Amino acid sequence: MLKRFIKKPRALAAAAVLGLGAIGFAGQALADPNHSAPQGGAWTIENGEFKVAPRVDDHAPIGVMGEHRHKPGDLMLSYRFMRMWMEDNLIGKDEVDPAGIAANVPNIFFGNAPFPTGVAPNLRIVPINMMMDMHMFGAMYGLTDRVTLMGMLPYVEKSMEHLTFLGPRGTNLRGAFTTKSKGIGDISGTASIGLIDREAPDAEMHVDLLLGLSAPTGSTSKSDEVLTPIGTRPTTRLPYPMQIGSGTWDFLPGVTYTQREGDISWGGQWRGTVRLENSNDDGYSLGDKHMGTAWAAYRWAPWISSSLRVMAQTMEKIDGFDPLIVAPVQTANPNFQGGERVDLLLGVNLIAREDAGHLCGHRLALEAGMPVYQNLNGPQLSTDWTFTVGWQKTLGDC
Ligand SMILES: [Cu+2]
Repeated sequence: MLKRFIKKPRALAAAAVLGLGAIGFAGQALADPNHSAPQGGAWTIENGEFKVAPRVDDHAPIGVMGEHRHKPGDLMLSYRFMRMWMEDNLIGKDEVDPAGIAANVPNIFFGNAPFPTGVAPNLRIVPINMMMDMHMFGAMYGLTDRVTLMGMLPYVEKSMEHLTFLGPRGTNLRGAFTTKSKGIGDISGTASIGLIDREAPDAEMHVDLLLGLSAPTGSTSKSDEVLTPIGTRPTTRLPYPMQIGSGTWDFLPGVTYTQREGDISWGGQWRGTVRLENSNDDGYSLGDKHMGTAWAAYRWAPWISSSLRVMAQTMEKIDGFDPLIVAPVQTANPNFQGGERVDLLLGVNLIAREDAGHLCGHRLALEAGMPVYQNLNGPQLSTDWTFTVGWQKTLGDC
């Protein structure tokens, strides 16, 4: 298992670097029309000057948020669709199959709750996969030269497939079922404050401080029908990972560093999610989260750049518990939450330029990633891959 984790990142990184290098030589051979006079197309003229599309590499990979600022009065709108696919359960770094979980992992409700949760010494229901979709609507507004405000409104859809084992013990199957939940997630507002801004001909460097607040607008009381070990199908409150919001006010601090020299850009960001309350209305608080990421991008032409990114995340266990989340399943155990994960991600950023007429300035970006390391407080479903596609447009920019 460990071998697999060590081999995969090296191979991926090597392939990505070779790929970027190869396209780099090809890209050098092409002329860069950005450095020559406008030729044809539907050029926009304002106050007697050509309005030019912003640099495609002004923005980080689309999976990174709040890494750039705007000029005072500028409004940027954005939409991102993010999908995450999870399958295979890990305890720590080791994969464990559903029967192994049913046979060996203790049920914390054993002896403490009515049948069927209380009579089974071990877990009876095992998640086998999960899909998480997020539609993220965003707006950014340049307040002053140094301060940009950012608002995010997520809409979340989740589905989780499970196996139910028969009766209070053993590894015979009763059947399978899928639970679903969806709704508006936690709405957040963040201020990006410029600490250092260095600009030189064809180069720039920025360091920003992020101060954000997340409101408990997402539901923590979603329910759905489940299949129990005795074959009944009650509707019950869904376990923690299927809820939509945190239920607490959360502080979102961060620091971003970005730099560009010619057509090469890179950067790094740390962001935290710190729960400001000990407990939500349902009796618990999710664990704090920390995310560190670093990326490098190359601009092949004025309309396209591609990126390689590494992201590391940690999340703590749940503090407290919801007395309505009672089931012989790992996801109902506050201790089987959180862990560590490192992802490698490849991305492409595109921007429509002056010759695209009224589409000028519209951005489209994609980024896909897969974990190269996971160490989970499990048993817990591991992440298989992630995908983000996003659209962004600063109003009136060209
Ligand atoms: Cu923006």
